[in-house]
Amino acid sequence: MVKLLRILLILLLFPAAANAGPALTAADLRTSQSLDGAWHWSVDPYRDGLSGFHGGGVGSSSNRYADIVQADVARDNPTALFEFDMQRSPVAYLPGAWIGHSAEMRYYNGLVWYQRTFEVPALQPGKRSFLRFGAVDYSAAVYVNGKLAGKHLGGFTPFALEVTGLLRAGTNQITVGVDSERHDADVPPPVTDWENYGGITRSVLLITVSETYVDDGWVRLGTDGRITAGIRLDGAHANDAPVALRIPALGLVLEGKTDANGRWTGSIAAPRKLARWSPESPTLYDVSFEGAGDTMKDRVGFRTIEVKGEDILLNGKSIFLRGICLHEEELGDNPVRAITPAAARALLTEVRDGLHGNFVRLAHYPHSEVMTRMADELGLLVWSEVPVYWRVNWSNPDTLATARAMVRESITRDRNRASIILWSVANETPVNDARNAFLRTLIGDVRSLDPSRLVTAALLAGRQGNVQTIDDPLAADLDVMAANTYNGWYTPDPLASVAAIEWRSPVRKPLIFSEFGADAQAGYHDDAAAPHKFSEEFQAEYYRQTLAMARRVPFLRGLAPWILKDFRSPRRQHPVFQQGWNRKGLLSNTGQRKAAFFVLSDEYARRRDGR
Ligand code: GCB
Repeated sequence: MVKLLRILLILLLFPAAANAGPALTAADLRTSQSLDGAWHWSVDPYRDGLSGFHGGGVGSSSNRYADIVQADVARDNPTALFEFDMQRSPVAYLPGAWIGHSAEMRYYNGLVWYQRTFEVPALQPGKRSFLRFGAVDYSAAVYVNGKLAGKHLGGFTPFALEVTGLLRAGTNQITVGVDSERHDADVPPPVTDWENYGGITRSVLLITVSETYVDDGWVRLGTDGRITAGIRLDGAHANDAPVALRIPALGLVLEGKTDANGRWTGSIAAPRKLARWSPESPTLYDVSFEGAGDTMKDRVGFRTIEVKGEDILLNGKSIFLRGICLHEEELGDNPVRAITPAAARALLTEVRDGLHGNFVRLAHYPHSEVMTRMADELGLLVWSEVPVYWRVNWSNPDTLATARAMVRESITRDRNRASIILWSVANETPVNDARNAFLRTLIGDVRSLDPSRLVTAALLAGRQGNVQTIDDPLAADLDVMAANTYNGWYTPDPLASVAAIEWRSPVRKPLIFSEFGADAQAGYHDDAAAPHKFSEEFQAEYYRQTLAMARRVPFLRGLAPWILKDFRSPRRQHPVFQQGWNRKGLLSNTGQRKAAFFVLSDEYARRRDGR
């Protein structure tokens, strides 16, 4: 009861209000004008473009977003002063982090201005236009034709800003101030174990819709055998309006009317001929959500996911998750976090066909929708998480509001993805009351936004001698427990002793090993009887021993070792073995398979075949 009251109090005091704006779900499938491509960029390390040197408003000599062409003004007015020139600044091709713009940008952490123009042939009266950003890391301020269109916080979720009143017929100017610097109150906080890819890292689209339009639509199959759907209209005619869900291949039509908030939900028994989505047969259907003359389209798979005792049931059958973790980083020597369909396919194909996997943990933040759509298509189950990582500012209400906004934006974007079965709310967070309350609020949000999926978090487990125990009180709040474990890598345990470690849990639930791993530099071989750390042989033996330990955990229902591919991390500066890369990949950064890759792939083939 006391617990309930505390949660209610938190919900009342800190509503998830940060970043609230249009959802524009499935924006990537809407007819749009792409603003990807060439943008000018200009660094602003002292943030002169935001305010004057004594504070106050920005001066004209530093105002990057003014609706002018600097060279024209300077030509016509000899007294004009500009200490930048957007239109003559260098060009970068977006999306992609600025780390790839030039050698000087490698370690830049701060404010960068981006600008380009786009054409609007004619204004369309009675229509509404939105700028939709897939992701800007970390904060964004967007200006159109000199006026602020809106701001957004958080590097991994989409946002849409209405610009109907800001556009003009002809040439329009868009300027985005992108600030990569994070502070203690941010999510994640400044210290992580991955590269801070500042910039506009996902697509920018200009989308025009009718005055009242379908802002959000979701549909899913429940364990009750019914298809349930929801639609939210936005606009002057959103209320009491007829809406419909259509799945033409199933001949399914579900109709209704929105309420006084523009919302409708309805349900219908699933047709007999509905083919369930699964890794073996990832069937997707074209679905349309209609209302007020607008149609939102999506491609959706239907499957159920639930927990029974210590089992995870997919479409009613117990499943073992043969997984691997991934960061959002493409293969190659100089990744810029540009996840194209080809980049996503290359990574996921290694998981599915190379490792015989059926599961990916998309760590440690919501990945590009290109990735989650590719997982739907290729038949990989997905763990999706928010960047609540390590030392979060648990007692700061703004931090909680930011994390809640991320949960909302991520689930709203992705709740039509059949591949996603697990929402994770945190990674390796220290146990204390403030943290528990914070995470319980997020868990409550997840459950109300999407009661059809399972909730998890990557926990740390206590160890005494040879026994590891899931002793985190948060385990009681989760559907699926998950533990990161690095015995034999971060601990001095000889590898030969790792297999004997036992796992216990006071609560009876399925467990996933959400991480385990060891660094190895591809090509470094050590034939000694006890191979050294960073060699391929050490990593392979570490996998053999840890997998042997895993086989003995009776309530284990999945594995997601750390990690598919070497990834950049400023923490990792060993000059011989790391050079700024975390080398726990089973693939090198360019995709070369290490010895441990084959150990895991054999294990997964064995588990797949029930051997
Ligand atoms: C962890 C973290 C992950 C790190 C990994 C490592 O426990 O969750 O973000 O990259 O360990 O390599 O140490």
